[in-house]
Amino acid sequence: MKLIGSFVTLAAALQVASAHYIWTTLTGPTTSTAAVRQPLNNTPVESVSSGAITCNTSPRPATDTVTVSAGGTVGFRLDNTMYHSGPAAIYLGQVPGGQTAASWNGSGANWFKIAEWGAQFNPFRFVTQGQGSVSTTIPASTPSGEYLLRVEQIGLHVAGKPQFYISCAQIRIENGGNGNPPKVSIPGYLSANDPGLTVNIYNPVPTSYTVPGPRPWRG
Ligand SMILES: *[C@@H]1O[C@H](CO)[C@@H](O)[C@H](O)[C@H]1NC(C)=O
Ligand SMILES: [Cu+2]
Repeated sequence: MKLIGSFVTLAAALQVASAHYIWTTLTGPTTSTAAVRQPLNNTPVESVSSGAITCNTSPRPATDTVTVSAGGTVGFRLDNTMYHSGPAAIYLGQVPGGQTAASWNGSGANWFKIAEWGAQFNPFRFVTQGQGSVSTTIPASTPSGEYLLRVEQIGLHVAGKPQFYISCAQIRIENGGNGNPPKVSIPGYLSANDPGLTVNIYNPVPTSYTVPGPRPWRG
């Protein structure tokens, strides 16, 4: 009995140690796992300056590029729930001339944020806490063309060691407009000293919170 008890305890501890999560699925008018560059495993990225911060560590190539309309809904589903407390965001990366969503590695100042989810207060909690998906609309004036759609959720449960859960999906935007969003590069978009990354979310309990990165562009 005692032996079984410690077995169960050990199994539970191992599960917690490995129980991170992966954004596996693009959602919207089309649900697709084939358009997502699937991360090798669920280990989070921890360095904001590493190449892995763009689309995760050596993701498998995606085999599809999904067409969506400007103004339409897109999102991502997780293989779990966001049980690690922290903010989330969705970025669009405009594929440079001469490349496709399938060929582009995400380099250069081509990225803009289109949605973010921060915190609420009294009591303090992150608004996506415990949810398994996020979605938003593509700003109607986004230019047509191929893009990487990037989701990021940042676990802040270990103070001073933010964990980035990231995936990129390959999309093609149709019926777009003439918008010209300010763009950033990823890496480069965040400093490791960003107060939204270095904050201790337990002590003292925050009374304000700004999601790291640029403010969302809504067209
Ligand atoms: C990404 O692609 C560009 C050229 O398109 C290249 O200069 C750069 O080295 C690549 N970066 C990585 C990390 O492979
Ligand atoms: Cu985890």
